[in-house]
Amino acid sequence: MSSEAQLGRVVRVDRGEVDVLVEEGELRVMSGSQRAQAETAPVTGDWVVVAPDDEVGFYVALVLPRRTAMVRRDPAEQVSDQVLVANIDRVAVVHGLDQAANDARIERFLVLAIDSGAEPMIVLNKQDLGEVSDEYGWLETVAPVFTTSAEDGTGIDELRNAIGYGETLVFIGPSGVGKSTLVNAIFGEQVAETSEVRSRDRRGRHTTTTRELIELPSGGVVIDTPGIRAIGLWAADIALDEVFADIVALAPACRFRDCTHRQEPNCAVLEAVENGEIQAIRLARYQLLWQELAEQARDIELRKRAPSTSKRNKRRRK
Ligand SMILES: Nc1nc2c(ncn2[C@@H]2O[C@H](COP(=O)(O)OP(=O)(O)O)[C@@H](O)[C@H]2O)c(=O)[nH]1
Ligand SMILES: [Mg+2]
Ligand SMILES: [Zn+2]
Repeated sequence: MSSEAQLGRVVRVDRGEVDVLVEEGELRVMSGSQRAQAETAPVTGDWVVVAPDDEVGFYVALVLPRRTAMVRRDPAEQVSDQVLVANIDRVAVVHGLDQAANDARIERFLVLAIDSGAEPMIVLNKQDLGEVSDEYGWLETVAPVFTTSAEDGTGIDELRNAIGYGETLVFIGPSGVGKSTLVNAIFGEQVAETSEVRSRDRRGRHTTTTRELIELPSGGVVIDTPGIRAIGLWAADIALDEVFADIVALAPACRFRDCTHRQEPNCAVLEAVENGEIQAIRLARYQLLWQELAEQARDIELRKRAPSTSKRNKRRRK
């Protein structure tokens, strides 16, 4: 056992403890306790400095600055953010083709993905159970689309090849779409825990409770995440505009600079809706997300101005 501080990468976070991959293998390290000296709570994907301690074994002494990070609105606290995973190069939004297309959900995940600073990707999995219909056509305008079946191996090589040497890819998406199965298929053997699908409604059960980082033989890294149910966006305005680039591109032609594309005269976006160039429902979804972020920005501003009475320690998270 090394008696010196060492550099490692967090592979799992688990109630005040983290598993850290160091040169010689995996270490269980205290993080949430009073022993922790890091300013930041570590998340999966973080590079950390681990130091030995007589009593607790090891503790996180430092979390290195994050190159990229996937951040959502903290579901517990109304006006704060929560980092889900750090130092990622690619974020693959997974959809299961056994289910109906869900544009709103994919859009929301894509905003989260792009906002992280990583390259977004879309994985249409369970190709053995469903068709890639025209409904999915728009996805290619936002990010590269991979069609896979983790079951029969379709598209797995392409997906694996998309993860360059030293790169980290994280799978995100709801429970049951096949994220863990994809990790296993890419790795080549069972490393991530998958769930059996209930046969009646084909909805996967929630089994992945901790995020997991897995090193590939190729020198890449994949991270599995549990199905994220509540994904509130956090200050993701720029990413939002990327996902809705078709609408944003028209806005300069609106008569008013601050046009909300709702009822203003000479609105280029509303005209495009009339012409059928843009779906009304897509515009509505853009406006909803836009409103969510605007309200949040206002809440953050209010919180800043309010006297800090009973502020909880935001750093300490499970
Ligand atoms: N038919 C089919 N089933 C799949 C595919 N990928 C995953 N599954 C199944 O879907 C269920 C949920 O998969 P899992 O990887 O646990 O989903 P996760 O919640 O996104 O991690 C499991 O029963 C898998 O065997 C696929 O491409 N085709
Ligand atoms: Mg899973
Ligand atoms: Zn307009």
